[in-house]
Amino acid sequence: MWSIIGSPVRATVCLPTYNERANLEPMLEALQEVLRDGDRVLVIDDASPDGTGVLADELAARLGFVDVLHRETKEGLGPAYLAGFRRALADGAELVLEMDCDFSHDPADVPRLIAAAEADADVVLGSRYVPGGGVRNWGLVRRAISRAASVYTAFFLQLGVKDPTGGFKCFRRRVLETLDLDRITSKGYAFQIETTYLAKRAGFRVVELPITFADRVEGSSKMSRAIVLEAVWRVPLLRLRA
Ligand SMILES: Nc1nc2c(ncn2[C@@H]2O[C@H](COP(=O)(O)OP(=O)(O)OP(=O)(O)O)[C@@H](O)[C@H]2O)c(=O)[nH]1
Ligand SMILES: [Mg+2]
Repeated sequence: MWSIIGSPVRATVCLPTYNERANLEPMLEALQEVLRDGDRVLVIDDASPDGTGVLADELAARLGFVDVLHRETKEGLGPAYLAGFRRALADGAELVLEMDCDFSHDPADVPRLIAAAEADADVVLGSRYVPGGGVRNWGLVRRAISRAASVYTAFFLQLGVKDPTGGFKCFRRRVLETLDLDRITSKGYAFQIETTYLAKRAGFRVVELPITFADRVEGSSKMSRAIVLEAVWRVPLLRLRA
């Protein structure tokens, strides 16, 4: 898909950060290698106590393709992404990506996600559970929680998606413009399920691409019991939503 002025459509990678000081610079450098002219990265930092936001500003001043959105409080991934989506749309992005800043998602996969969205998908999901995908270095408990979440979601929502909780995604602009972002209230894994569910229900084409997910090496996980429990009660309720 090409714009009328002949350059590829613009993609913005939304990169939420909370205490990712060790990962941010290598991640931005890796993304610089794979992004095209005009593509941008939007770092969304929730006042990380380790100074990730300050570092992000320094890196943005040096790297022309980086913008930073500072938020005052940590409210979870969902609100951070929604703020990022709004900014990316306002800045004219045609494709909006979600990606973790801990190298669990391989920056080298970004062009494949973009290409699938430019071909014929409205939403592209990086998927661990389609043929060719997988998980590296994850313990049994994390594997079991992730698999159980997929089965649970399939039972209640029949999404037809193998990996509904993944956070490596690409949306076409029109999807985010169609969904009522103000009504999306999930904070954690449920956010990923909710956005994909609403996109499917609105008739958009959702495609899964195989990815290998690797456990983080630097920094610490923000995964919590509350995030899992939120998904447990929210998923059945999605069905009831008008
Ligand atoms: N801005 C912002 N970023 C967050 C928040 N929570 C997590 N993140 C970032 O979102 C990404 C994913 O969070 P992780 O802590 O890696 O959580 P996870 O990937 O679900 O869990 P692990 O697999 O255990 O790493 C990382 O880049 C985090 O820094 C938040 O509340 N606000
Ligand atoms: Mg992670």
